[in-house]
Amino acid sequence: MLGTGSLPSLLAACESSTGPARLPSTERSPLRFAPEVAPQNLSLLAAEGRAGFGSGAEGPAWLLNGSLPSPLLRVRRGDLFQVVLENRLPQDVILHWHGLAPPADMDGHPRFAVGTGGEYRYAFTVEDRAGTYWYHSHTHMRTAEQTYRGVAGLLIVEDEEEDALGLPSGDREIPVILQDRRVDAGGIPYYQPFGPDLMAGYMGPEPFGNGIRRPHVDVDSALYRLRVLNGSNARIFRLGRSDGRPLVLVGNDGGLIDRSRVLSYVDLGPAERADLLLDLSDTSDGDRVMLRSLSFSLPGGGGFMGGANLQGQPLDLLEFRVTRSVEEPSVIPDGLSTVPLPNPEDAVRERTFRFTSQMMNHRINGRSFQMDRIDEVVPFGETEIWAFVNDSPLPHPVHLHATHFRVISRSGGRNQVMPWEAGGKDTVLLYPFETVRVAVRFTAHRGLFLLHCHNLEHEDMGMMANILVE
Ligand SMILES: [Cu+2]
Repeated sequence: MLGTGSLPSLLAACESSTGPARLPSTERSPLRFAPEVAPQNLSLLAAEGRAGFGSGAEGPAWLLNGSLPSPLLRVRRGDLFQVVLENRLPQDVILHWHGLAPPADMDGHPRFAVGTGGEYRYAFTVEDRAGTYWYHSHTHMRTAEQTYRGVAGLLIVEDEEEDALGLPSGDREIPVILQDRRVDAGGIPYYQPFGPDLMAGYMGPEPFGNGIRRPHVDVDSALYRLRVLNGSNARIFRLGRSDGRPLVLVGNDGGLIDRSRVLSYVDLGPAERADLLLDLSDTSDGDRVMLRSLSFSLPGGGGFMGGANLQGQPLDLLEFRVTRSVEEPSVIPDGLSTVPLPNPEDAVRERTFRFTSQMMNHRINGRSFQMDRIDEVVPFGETEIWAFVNDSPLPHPVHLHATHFRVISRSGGRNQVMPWEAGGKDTVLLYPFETVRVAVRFTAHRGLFLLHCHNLEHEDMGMMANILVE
């Protein structure tokens, strides 16, 4: 539940949300990499523990197998996925494999949440395309807190089509979860939402990468594959390079896109992923390149108190320190993948989902989530057009389970499909007062799935709907 806390803690929250304490602005800590494990015969133990957050700060976190972030799961398409979640946290927990399309009882619907001491067994075949997915808590009314405290990790699927491209791998691959945090005077992140956070979502002034505050990573002067997840509760990142050079997008939520795109920046809302090629071959030993979130403003947005005024503020997210000059070819493939997507011309019906935020109520089509109410019944295998209408001055990253959709149009706000929205998406960012139309088709499994806002405070407060595919 979203608590309000005591008055002293609220005051502390207000003070420390204005700026970090006791850390010189130049000090950065080495990026951490989560341990990599295969999701076969794997137990994930959810429990309270302690984690290091960089610059010597160590404090409490909610962890899977003691790791912050949660272990990186790497799996081949076609492999069996077998994980047992064991819950020792003081709250109910369930895990959702974000972007995968497993059977409904494997998808982490909150009705499957298990209590303290309980366990949940997952077993299914991974039928998803190569790509950068992730997993996180999906406990009703607890998702924001549990994900923020650490119950989240990356999930990478590989396949033969991707192997053939020869993309950078091994030491040339950097998977990173980017998040914003509020920290106390000792540099420890805390989660204490109050009034305005329940409207805008919980944001903080400090950039974290893989659980480390203000991270840097040592690199060679070479081509890297940078798999980025925006794991923030509410913050949007506008990713760009400090040296003005472009980023090359090769994949996003649904895996590889059709062809690489050279972009000056990429917007990433909460839960969205960007699979990027970062070409550092023109740099040399001693150079530094910052991955930044560039400054931006939300049309129609703003005017909110608390953390909301952080939205669009610039952040230095991850610094690349070139420590070795190497001579190796930087091959950036043009054509990448054939992406199976629904054709809007095949659509047999249209549905509208209206997202509203008024007086601390976040709703879809005027309704707040109820665990046992079915909000939409969608026939399996039929193509539909869904219109996501943002009727509010807040951004909403809209996430659909169990399939990937094609973004076909945007009206209002930015008035265009953005170049990073090519391919199959499971999350699409709606700026204030935008309408985004997508082509949707469920072809993997029948059953009860979810559509919700991935601003985690909005989700917890009911901006979620049950979708029955049958
Ligand atoms: Cu929202």
